[in-house]
Amino acid sequence: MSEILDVNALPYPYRFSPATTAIIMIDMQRDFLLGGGFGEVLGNDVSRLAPCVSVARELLEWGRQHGLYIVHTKEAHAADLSDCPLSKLNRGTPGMRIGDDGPMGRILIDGEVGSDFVEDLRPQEGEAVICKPGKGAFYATNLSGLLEARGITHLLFGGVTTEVCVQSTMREANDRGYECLLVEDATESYFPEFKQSVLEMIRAQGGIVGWTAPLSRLVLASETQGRHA
Ligand code: TIU
Repeated sequence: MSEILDVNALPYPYRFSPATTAIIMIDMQRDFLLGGGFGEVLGNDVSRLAPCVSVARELLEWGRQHGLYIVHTKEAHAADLSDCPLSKLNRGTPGMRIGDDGPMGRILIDGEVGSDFVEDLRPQEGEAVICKPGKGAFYATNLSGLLEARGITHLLFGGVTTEVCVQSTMREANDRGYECLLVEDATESYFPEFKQSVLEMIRAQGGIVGWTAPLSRLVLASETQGRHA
């Protein structure tokens, strides 16, 4: 017997069981959210991402309460850059590229201060951490294996940025057969119009990539339902 919940989502209700659902929290790292990191050296106003941090934290707390499997990803490379695709390595202004020195250590390098998670979103014991060299979290990682080992069929997404690593990962997941929902207020972009477009394109054409809903709809579903199948 497992609990089944129906979320009032777009483009139509999203049905899932917490027992077979994971939260994939994408790249909530200092490098994207704080000044002096990769996001800022790319020319972005990183303060735009701040509002999603508290919602992402609430999403994780809700997931922990309901027994969802939790995966945190970080976009971070080996110190010798051997895992960094040339397409990433060669982009950007020389001196401000991946692997270069910045105020929070070498930019986007695993183990540096900037590559770590922001304080409010630290993984807890038992939660998975995936270090990924690509924008999508399935590329060159063991994410598929972790999910398959637990019988996960449904994925709830939060994190940054909406149109880069979140969207890439959600599309990879959709192609692998996962039923995906993006938690609208637990994700953010440096570009508000890109975020809005991603939300709309995900749920267009009958949910071509998946569903979207704000966190409040997930919370409401778990407070008012709890049928068993
Ligand atoms: N630049 C940008 O918007 N994002 C990234 O480079 N990585 C992630 O989205 N994590």
